[in-house]
Amino acid sequence: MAPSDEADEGMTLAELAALVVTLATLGLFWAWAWTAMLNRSSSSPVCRQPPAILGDCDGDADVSDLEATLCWGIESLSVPTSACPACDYNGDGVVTVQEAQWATWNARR
Ligand SMILES: [Ca+2]
Ligand SMILES: [Ca+2]
Repeated sequence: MAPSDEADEGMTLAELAALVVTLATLGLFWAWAWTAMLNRSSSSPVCRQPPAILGDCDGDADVSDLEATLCWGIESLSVPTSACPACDYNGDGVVTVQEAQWATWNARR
């Protein structure tokens, strides 16, 4: 009777350990899949067409080299965004590298 109890307990522990390993593996898989999905969705705007008027500070429907340079100045130097709100595509008050890059692309059209 005692040996069979020990055997049952041993089987239960083994099954529990296998269950834990399986759950941990599934958890790692889902974490990986979720991270891969988030990375894909966050990288998609890079391929998006830049907005046509981004960087057009004076509103003449054209982005000059000077205006693109101003966007880079807002992004990397301490030039205030109010100097050219057209550089701030999403209106969050910050000109990102992406937004300055778009302004440069628009200036090269
Ligand atoms: Ca302009
Ligand atoms: Ca912005």
